[in-house]
Amino acid sequence: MNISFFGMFRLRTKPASRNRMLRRSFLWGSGSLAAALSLSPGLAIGGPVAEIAMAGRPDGSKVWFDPYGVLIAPGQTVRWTNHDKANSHTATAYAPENDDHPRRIPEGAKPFNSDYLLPGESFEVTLEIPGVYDYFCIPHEMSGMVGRIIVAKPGETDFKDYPRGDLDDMVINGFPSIADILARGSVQVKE
Ligand SMILES: [Cu+2]
Repeated sequence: MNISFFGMFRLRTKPASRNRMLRRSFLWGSGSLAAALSLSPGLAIGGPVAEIAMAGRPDGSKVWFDPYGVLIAPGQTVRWTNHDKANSHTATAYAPENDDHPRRIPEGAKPFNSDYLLPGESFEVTLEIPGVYDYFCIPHEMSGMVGRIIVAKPGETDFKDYPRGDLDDMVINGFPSIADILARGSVQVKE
């Protein structure tokens, strides 16, 4: 497994509102710092945050998560920030709790939902349970605004995709492949 992917995440440039971050944060148990450190000895305490932008063209003709495929270690935090001035977006896990969507997160994992983020707002989750986490943007799912996070222990590569179910082509084709995420660590949409 390529362990250099931590360097690919953009550094946070603008602190999000602290109140909002606290309010919108789901902390699922204590972070597995040891696992993160064994992946990358240079990590700061607490581990790096994997940053995902909610992006869109100014005219709203295309919207996407950037990167839309991300590989992290158990206990690592993912933060979505809406960098699209033209739209509100959500980061919403595939799960029956979220508007009756099929479950596409690991067994035992709690479904997350950012609710609507205005431009400049952020939402973060800390993911502990290894596996594949698929998520969507509530207003733009049918435009293919979906993403996938893989939480992998060091060296772990045996992940299975979920059954297609009744998901739309735009959605199914919108997920990066598990193989791509494992190989590249971070997968971006080609504009
Ligand atoms: Cu959206």
